[in-house]
Amino acid sequence: MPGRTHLALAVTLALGAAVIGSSAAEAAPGHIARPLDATLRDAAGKRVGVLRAEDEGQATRITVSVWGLSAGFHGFHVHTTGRCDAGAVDPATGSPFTTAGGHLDLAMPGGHGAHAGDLPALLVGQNGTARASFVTDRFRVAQLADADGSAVVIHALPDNYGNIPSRYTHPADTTGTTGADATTLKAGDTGNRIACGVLH
Ligand SMILES: [Cu+2]
Ligand SMILES: [Zn+2]
Repeated sequence: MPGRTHLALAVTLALGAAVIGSSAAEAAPGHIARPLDATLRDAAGKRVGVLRAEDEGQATRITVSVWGLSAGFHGFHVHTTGRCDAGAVDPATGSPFTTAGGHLDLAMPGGHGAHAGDLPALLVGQNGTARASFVTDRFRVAQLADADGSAVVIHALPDNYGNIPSRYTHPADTTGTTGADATTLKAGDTGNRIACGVLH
């Protein structure tokens, strides 16, 4: 029995050391955050993809796999809020998942294309699948795990990243604006949200 007591004590000490070690690591500047995962679901609740976000150097690696989508490019972004409510529909566009909020911007100026959460578009093949792995230095994992969380969203249409060359500029509108309009600067004309996943 003394042996068992010693074992229990050793385990307790080891656990204590692990807890102290992890809190010290979290306090250290530039620490590596725990990776975040997301399951992407469409508005009917069907699983259509998985994603991981993990720190890599001073940047973040995103690794994503999706299936069951229509072929072609799909706009793909990190949105500000970790809530994917399919019943939250935008009355103006009919798009679900309004609870995910707008694009994660981390106060970066310049509108869509310059948002922190703007990601390379997903290229879905004829078999409905896409896989991608890339690095962005516009956010770190810890910035995704803020108080209200974050979500990844796939859109119905390709993304123009706010790139509207001057030969396409519209006549000045009522606000005197030419070039990319408010819709383009918000989400690159990517259309409705077709899948959403909470990062956790
Ligand atoms: Cu989006
Ligand atoms: Zn954007």
